[in-house]
Amino acid sequence: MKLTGVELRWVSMPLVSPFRTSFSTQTARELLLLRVVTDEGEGWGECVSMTSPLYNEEYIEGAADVLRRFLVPALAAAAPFDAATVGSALEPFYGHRMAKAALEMGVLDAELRAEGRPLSRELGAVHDRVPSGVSVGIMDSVDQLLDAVGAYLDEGYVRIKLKIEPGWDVEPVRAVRERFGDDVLLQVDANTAYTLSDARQLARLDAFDLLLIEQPLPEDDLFGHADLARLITTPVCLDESITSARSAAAAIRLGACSVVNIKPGRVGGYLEARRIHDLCVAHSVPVWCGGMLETGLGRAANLALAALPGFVLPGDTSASGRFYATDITTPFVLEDGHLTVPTAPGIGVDPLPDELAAVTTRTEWIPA
Ligand code: OSB
Ligand code: MG
Repeated sequence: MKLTGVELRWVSMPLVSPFRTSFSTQTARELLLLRVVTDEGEGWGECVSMTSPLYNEEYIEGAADVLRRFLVPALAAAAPFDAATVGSALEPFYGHRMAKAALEMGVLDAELRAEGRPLSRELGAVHDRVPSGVSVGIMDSVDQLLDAVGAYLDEGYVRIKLKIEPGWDVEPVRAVRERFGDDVLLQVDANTAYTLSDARQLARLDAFDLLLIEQPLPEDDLFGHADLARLITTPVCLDESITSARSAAAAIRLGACSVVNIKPGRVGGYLEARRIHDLCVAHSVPVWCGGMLETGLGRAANLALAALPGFVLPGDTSASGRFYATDITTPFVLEDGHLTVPTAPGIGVDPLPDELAAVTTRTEWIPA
């Protein structure tokens, strides 16, 4: 196919409640959507970078800049291309994986829509619905946390992930275990808030039968994670550190993790995400699908990925209502703790024009 151009859409969506992690407190989700226009039709991409470079080095205005200045022109020059060749067309440019992932997602959606094929089939999905976990932010008090967790369990979420940081770790985990029992699937996510010298404190979490601890140490500290994995019994899972299939292979080889969180944006797209899945399956490393407060567009595509056979742990594939009172697509709702994988061509969902217009703050057309 050939590129006609890409429309960038800045959207701002209020969150149903503030979402606090070890690196920020969010009250609204600002993000960039891409409407990728080709000679064979259009597709939607969602760029999951945040306003500020606090989760990783990427941020919205950086993504917009690299797209208009380098990525869109390079893709236009690569014509004829298809979704499978977007990666190599953009490969000369260092980093900016979330921006690249959004562009590839838009091309993939356009291509699959033109062919009448769903993304789930393209990726190799084997399930028609996937279990839903929920990521629970840091709260002002343990009582507030217990109320929030109780409400999510009542809704049917099958796995709880608690955000932790120094000063908010053992106590909230103990409280959740004591209140809701040992059968709840429970894990924690530190978003790099600790160092190896905290190993003793983190080992106190061993008593609570957690599924895993996600990214306790800095992104570039694979050796630290390998050392930590020998000092604690809770399985170590990496999120921020896994930026490609190559970094995943290195992490596995070093013993830096025994579980992998796959986020398509963080690794440069759904096709690289599938390669990481395949690598992990070959190494018997369980994977699960992470989230970045996606709109219904990114959520739809994540569900297609999460339906692959190696996704043996519930992901942060929660319902639209976890974050948004109004989504820009028909909302994803929990049914018996699961979400249904879309089956329509491409990512399988479309933005609702009125809802999209209501949250769009700016648009820009980048011609090919
Ligand atoms: O570390 O998984 C993370 C949200 C934003 C940035 C990083 C993370 C998260 C989440 C929630 O934990 C993910 C979601 O449910 O979309
Ligand atoms: Mg994480």
